Amino acid sequence: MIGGAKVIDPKDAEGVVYLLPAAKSPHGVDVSPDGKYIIASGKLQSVTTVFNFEKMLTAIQKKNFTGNEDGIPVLNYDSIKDAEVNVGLGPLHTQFDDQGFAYTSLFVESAVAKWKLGTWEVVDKIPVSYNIGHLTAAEGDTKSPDGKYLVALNKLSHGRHLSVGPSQPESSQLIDISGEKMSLLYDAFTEPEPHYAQIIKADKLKPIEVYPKEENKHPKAIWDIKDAKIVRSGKNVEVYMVAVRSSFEPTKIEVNKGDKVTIYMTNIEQTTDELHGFGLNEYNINIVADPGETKVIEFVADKQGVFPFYCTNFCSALHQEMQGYLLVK
Ligand SMILES: [Cu+2]
Repeated sequence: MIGGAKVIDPKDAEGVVYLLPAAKSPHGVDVSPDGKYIIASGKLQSVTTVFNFEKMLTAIQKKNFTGNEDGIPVLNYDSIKDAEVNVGLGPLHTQFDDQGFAYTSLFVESAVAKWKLGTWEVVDKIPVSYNIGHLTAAEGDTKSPDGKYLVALNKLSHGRHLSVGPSQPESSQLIDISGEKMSLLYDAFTEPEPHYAQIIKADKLKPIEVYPKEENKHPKAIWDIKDAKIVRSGKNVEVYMVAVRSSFEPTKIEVNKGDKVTIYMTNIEQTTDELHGFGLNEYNINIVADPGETKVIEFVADKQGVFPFYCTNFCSALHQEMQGYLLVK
């Protein structure tokens, strides 16, 4: 047990885990779309190693090990390796297209290398700005990569954008991989230290438009302004609240200092993207409810005074008027 979770130590479960020797400072371990190869790259090398899954199974069967680490067998490197590909300096991660090519990011060299599975030949290279870490090809982690686009996720931008001070934005670069040669299409900002990302076809996304009213089973949800109410029981105050363009109901909540306040706020909108927020600065509260959603806000009214609450998500021309007051006596 570790921190309350059941854990199996692989050294106690023989035959479950085997180690394969990889380059120093290993990063990506990527499986080719056909499942035949495992490509392991290390930042401090100039080659990436292609391991053959069939050979790994054979080595396991024949117990072709070179030792063990903490009781876990280490497979014989030479017996499971198919190739060391001369991709360039500092290989990290590898992605795939639909034509049997692999694309490896090169951190030290600041480039992407394109190479052929099977012949292990590097056929093209494109410079990126700068210090690429991860990269993602369209559906490049699946059994059927799309093969048209690749995004380089770079740790630095190095002058690709207008300078606005000592701290510069990180950059991502969209690369066309549909032809023989890779070509840069577009530069965009990205988050600091961009990590794993996936590109999937847009038609695979089937998002809901709103949370349907009939599926909202929250026991404290209300759907009509007429049902808005404040229920007191000793020091507990329950507020059944509606948020709809462009007001809250109730708009005035009166409590005594020390009361425990629970607000059940239902956004009764059934229109896509009509979100409402609830901000109460002095109590450090800021939540947002999607259309059809009920959110619960809980706090102890330990500060005396009159405090405005307001919608924090632009909703209409009267958004600024969507507000009310908490009075703590
Ligand atoms: Cu609003």
